[in-house]
Amino acid sequence: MKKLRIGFVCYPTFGGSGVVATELGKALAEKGHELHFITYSAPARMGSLKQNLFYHEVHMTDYPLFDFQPYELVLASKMVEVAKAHQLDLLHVHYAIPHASAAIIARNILSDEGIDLPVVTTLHGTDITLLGKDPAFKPVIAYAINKSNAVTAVSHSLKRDTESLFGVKKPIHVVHNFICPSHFERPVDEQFRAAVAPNDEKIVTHISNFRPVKRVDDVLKIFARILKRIPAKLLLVGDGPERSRIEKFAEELGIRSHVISIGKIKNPVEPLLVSDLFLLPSETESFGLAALEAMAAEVPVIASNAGGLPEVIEHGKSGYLAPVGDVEAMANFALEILGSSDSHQKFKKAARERAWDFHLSGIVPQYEAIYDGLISQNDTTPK
Ligand code: GMT
Repeated sequence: MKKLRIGFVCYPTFGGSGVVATELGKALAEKGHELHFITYSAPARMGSLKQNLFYHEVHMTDYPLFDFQPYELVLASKMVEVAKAHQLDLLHVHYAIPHASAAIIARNILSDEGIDLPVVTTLHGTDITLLGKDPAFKPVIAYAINKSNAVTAVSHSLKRDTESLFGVKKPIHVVHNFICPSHFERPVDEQFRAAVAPNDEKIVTHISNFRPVKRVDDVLKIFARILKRIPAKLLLVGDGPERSRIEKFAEELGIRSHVISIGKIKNPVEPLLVSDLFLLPSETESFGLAALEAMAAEVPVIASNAGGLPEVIEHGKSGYLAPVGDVEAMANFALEILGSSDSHQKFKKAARERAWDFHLSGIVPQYEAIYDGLISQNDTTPK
């Protein structure tokens, strides 16, 4: 297809939406498209700047006049500036608030100047399932979705939620999240493994932003049940509002010495490669990128039967699903997987195979097809 100049807007953090956007941007740049990241700091997974990759920082000025700085407006102005300076063909924004709404403002400004700039919005989950329910945001999210030129969602579950919550009429394309297989082709760090599990205990891992939606309490309750039956360590990766409370809860449960909480790290692949099992008992999860990355590292997953997780994990094959909060069932499934080496190997192999269904090479062309549809539409629109 024609090489495009694309503006990418995302949260530059470790969160799933930022990770997906950054890896997608890098993959598109490798295919020859010109990618312009427009964010308030360099995306966490961007790495060093390569050919076709550009980063434009959105600077906030601290005016004493404002109690709250209007980031959305500064972002929209930056989008206009970059679109004109680099003759962008389209904007692809990740997360509805404030990225999609800012993009619609930018598109309208450019349209007044005779410049067409289609907007693709990718919905990632919390923008719909949490923020979307808040009346303080709902009308703006609905407007931004309806006015986008194309909308994608990372799972069928999120598409259904968006349609029912906002009554969106326009088609929503489902494009699943993906893995970059090359990230997982590296040796296991045996020193790290020995540091976490010095007596060859099983390593059970959870990675998240430690927000209430992740139900990290359940992670601990499941792990405590596992620990009663087999020697194990719980590796907690990530940070967030619940972390301190969770570490105290581990003390209350009498399992603190079996819990290793390493905080936020740039790349979760190292801890995943030493893991034996991954737990994701979230209240809701539009997709569960952390689960998919675990599977790519050959780690079976026990998760809640919520949101898009059943689209990723095959119950009884690459892991198990149980109702939200059913820690007893999740612990029993965990013990079944870890109980024998044969069963563990079977699940590990199936997890990896399943992850490969979400290979980057199958997903990137789906986004390119959406871009192509918009660009060809524009090419035939009489000016
Ligand atoms: O996991 C989070 O809470 C962060 C959040 C985000 O917006 O970065 O993740 C959401 O987007 C990810 C990438 O598409 C999905 O894999 C996560 O499932 C989704 N989180 C939730 O729906 C809670």
